[in-house]
Amino acid sequence: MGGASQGDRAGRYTSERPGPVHLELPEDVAGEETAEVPLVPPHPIELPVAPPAALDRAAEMICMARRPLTMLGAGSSRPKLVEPLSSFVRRTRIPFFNTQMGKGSVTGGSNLYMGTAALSSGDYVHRAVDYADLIISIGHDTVEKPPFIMGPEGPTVIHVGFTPASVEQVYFPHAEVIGDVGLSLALLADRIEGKLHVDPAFMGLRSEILARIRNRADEVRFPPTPQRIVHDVRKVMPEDGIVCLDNGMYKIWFARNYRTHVANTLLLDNALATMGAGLPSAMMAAMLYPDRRVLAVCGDGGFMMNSQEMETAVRLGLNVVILILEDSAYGMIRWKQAVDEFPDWGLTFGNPDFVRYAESYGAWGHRVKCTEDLVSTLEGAFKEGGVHLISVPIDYIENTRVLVEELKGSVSELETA
Ligand SMILES: Cc1ncc(C[n+]2csc(CCOP(=O)(O)OP(=O)(O)O)c2C)c(N)n1
Ligand SMILES: [Mg+2]
Repeated sequence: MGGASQGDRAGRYTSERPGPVHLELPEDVAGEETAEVPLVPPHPIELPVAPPAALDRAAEMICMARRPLTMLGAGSSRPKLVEPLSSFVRRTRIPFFNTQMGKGSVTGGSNLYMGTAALSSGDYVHRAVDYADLIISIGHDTVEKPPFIMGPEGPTVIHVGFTPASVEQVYFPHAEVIGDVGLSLALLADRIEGKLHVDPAFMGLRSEILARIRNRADEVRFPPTPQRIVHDVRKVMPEDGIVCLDNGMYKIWFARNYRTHVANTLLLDNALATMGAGLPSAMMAAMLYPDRRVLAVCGDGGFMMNSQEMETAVRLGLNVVILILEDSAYGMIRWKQAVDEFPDWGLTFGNPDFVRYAESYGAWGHRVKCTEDLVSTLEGAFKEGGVHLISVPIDYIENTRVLVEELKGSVSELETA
């Protein structure tokens, strides 16, 4: 993967956390004259290594657990961690789940994958979380909403990270292994490989959780369900294809239901979650990886916050497909209102004719009129190349049906179990 070598190169010169930096100068300072100052050249950085005592303590705790579970958080999404993380999972055979931003760091095709925490509690994956007696939390970053909530009753948590945990009411690990995460995991695996006695019933949860998540993925009703849309997008995206999400209700569905096999192939923002970011992030991905399929998935509200970037995409001659999920509403806020039993008020709006809107920028516009056409429309757009906008209506009845009512049932089932 092209990204791996870039990551390795950057990794040697960048301390954690890598990412964009915003520098701002006051106008008067920016206006001052200065002599030419040479930039300080970057020097290679070797990350600190976790002390043996911390590794021994963590290994002992893991060996005592009967239902250990690994969590892959945002900090595990580093190209250089793909191999060490996969090797840790392979060597220890401890089941794992990931956060939204930790998706792909170990392939979701693995038979130890338990799911993705798109909500903080109460989702099917939380059955595994609630049943676990120990969680090895790798790369948890508090920019993400909590993937699970700690409480006085448990679970025991070991934080493995480049940097120490930000301790708060919902996250207060009992042990920490701080240092180069790849190396920490290899040293931990050396200590625990072959010494674990995992409760076989624990793995039994996996098929149940994944079957629940697969529900309605093949349904042909029109407008299509979010589950069907995620399923069809997965069909047309190769393993290294990049899906860039804007921010709206579908992000939860993509996080839960889209199985990733390669790191950084589902780009989403689980931190500030700014609407309007989906199209520009897809444009950047298309510029960096012109040989990979790139799809922006946007809600109608979020897309219209930055839709003028279509002009840039067309001008730059990018190959990018934009899928707009039309519900003529701020669907996510409607869902939040429903969760809290508040009235549904002021959240609907009208849309332009997206096909003609795309054409007015010199892009291709398509409207999906029956569920069976979604795959062929996406496929045709990718084959044609250039900028394509595809509008598909979405049936968001599923938000309340699954993510409110069904999960309420699932939690009470769990509580009485
Ligand atoms: C700039 C910005 N404003 C407001 C929000 C709060 N917000 C989160 S999702 C959402 C609604 C998104 O609507 P849409 O893009 O149509 O997606 P849908 O949920 O309908 O699929 C809003 C208003 C935000 N995240 N970013
Ligand atoms: Mg919408």
